[in-house]
Amino acid sequence: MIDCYTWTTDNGYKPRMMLEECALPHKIVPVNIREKQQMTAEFLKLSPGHKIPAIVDHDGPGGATVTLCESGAIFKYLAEKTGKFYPNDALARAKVDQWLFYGSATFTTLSQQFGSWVVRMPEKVPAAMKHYDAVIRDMLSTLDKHLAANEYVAGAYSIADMSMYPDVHLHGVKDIGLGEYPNLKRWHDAIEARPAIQRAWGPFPS
Ligand SMILES: N[C@@H](CCC(=O)N[C@@H](CS)C(=O)NCC(=O)O)C(=O)O
Repeated sequence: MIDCYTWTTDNGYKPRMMLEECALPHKIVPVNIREKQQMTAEFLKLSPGHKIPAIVDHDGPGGATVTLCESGAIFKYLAEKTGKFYPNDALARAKVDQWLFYGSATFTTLSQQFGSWVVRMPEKVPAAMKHYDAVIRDMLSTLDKHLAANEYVAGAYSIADMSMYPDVHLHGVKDIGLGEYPNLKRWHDAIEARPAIQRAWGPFPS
């Protein structure tokens, strides 16, 4: 059984997507970051930087209990645990890593700034709004061009695709619209249609 400490944010959906795709038994532990539940002493033991998501795998290698934070590390851990959505071939794996790290370090991080400055901030700061609007459109365009010649970002559907889906869904589709990015829309819609993804984006189980 894996405990998944999470909330309804871009990074929060990532481990849920992978757990559902791999059909791994898991329990959702909501951590309401709006109410600062990520600052409790108990949660800080799992995630010293007070960020969701985190997991506790009670059936880790050799029966060990494994605690892990950082969505990219969680993706790789679950992929290696199950042998799913991560190729065995070293070169193919390096390409998945490239896009996984782009997703975790660049795409989500900068999309979050778009969310903060353009969508949510009550105080409007025109220079920041202009900057992050241009940044996210540039990233959507980068993905769109790449996906013109590739069905998924790195070979078969993988953890790299899962790492970028949440911000394409939340900001690309809902805030900007994918009309100018037809290849990205095709990619998004194919992932959105997957039953595991539908489950992962559903309400927390009660
Ligand atoms: N690099 C981290 C980022 C995680 C992150 O940004 N988490 C946000 C929610 S999406 C959070 O927990 N924020 C609360 C805080 O910083 O106190 C990852 O990929 O897991």
